Amino acid sequence: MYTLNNKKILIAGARGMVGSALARTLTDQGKGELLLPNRQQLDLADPITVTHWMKEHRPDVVFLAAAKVGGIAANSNFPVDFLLDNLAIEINLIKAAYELGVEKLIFLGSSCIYPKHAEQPIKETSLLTGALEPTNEWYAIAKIAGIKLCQAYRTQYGCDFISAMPCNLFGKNDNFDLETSHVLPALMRKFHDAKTNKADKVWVWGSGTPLREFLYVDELANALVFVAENYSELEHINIGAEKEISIKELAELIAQIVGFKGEICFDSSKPDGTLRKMMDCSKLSKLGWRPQLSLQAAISETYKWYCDNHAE
Ligand code: GFB
Repeated sequence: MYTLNNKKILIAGARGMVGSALARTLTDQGKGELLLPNRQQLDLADPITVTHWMKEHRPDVVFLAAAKVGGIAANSNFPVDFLLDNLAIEINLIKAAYELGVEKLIFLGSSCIYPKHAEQPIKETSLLTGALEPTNEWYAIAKIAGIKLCQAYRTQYGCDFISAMPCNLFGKNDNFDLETSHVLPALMRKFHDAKTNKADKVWVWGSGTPLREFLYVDELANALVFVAENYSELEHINIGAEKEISIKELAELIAQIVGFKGEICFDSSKPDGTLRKMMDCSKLSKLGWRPQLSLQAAISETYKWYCDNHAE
C-alpha cells in the first residue's frame, strides 16, 4: 500500500478529460499537493523542457494522462501524430521520472493495445499475442511501448512505475469535434444538434453492431487513485466498466437522454473498427475496486455538462 497523502503529484495532461477528472478526484479526496502545468508551462514533447521542469518542481508522483487521442477517424487519418507524439511524451516523461527519483508513476494506455482477435473478455496476458486492429495500430504501438518502458525501468532500476489500461472513456471535458472525437461525444452532439435544428435523421457511422465498453471518466479517476495506492506490479492492469453495449443501443440510449425522436440511420461507408473489446477486470475487482455508476446516469451527467459548457 502506497499513500498519495502529502505527496507532490504531477498530472501530465491536466487540462484533458482524464487529467482534469483526476485533479477533481484528488482534490475531493484531499490527496497531496497537485502540480497541474498547461502545455505552455510544460511542453511534454520537448525533452529538455521536461527535464528542467522536473528538476525545478520535483514531483513524488506522476500520473501520465497526457496523450494524443482521438476516435476511429482521427487514428486512421493522422498516423504520424498518434505514433510520434505519444512516443515522445512517454519517453521524455518516464525517463525524467527515473532520473529525478519519482517514487510512483502511473502510465495510462487503452484497451486498443490488445490484439484485434483477442479472446474475450480480454485478460492482461493477451498483450502481444496477435495482430492489432488496423484503425488504431499507431496509437496502440505507442501505448505498448509506454507499458514496456515502465516495465523496463522497473526491471532494470526497480522503479515503482505501473500501467493502467482503461476501456473507452467519456465525460466532462471530452472532445466533441465530429471529425476527431470518439463515438459517445460525437453522438451526443449529433443528437443535440438534430434536436435543436429539428432535423428528422441522425447518421451513425458503421453498422451499429460493434460492441464497446464505456467508463465514465470520474469513475476512471477514482480507479486510478485506487491503483496508485494499491497496485505495484510489472504487468499492466485493466480498468473497465464490466459491461458492454452495441453502438446501435448506445445511439438509442443517447437519443433518449438528449430527447431526439427522429430516425437513427447507419452509414456503412464508415469503418466499424474492432467488433468487440471487452476487458477482463477481475484483477482490479479482486483488489477491491468496481465501477458504481450506471451508463445511463453517467451519460445524463455528461449531457448536462455539455449543455452548460458547449451547446448552443
Ligand atoms: O469511439 P470510436 O471512434 O473508437 O468508435 P474505437 C467506436 C465505434 O463507434 C466505431 C462508431 O464502430 C465507429 O464507427 N461510430 C458511430 C462513431 N458513429 C460515430 C461517430 O459519429 N464518431 C465516431 N468516432 N465513431 C478508439 C481508438 O477506437 O478507441 C483509440 O481509435 C482508442 O485508439 C479508443 O483506443 C479508446 O473504439 O473504434
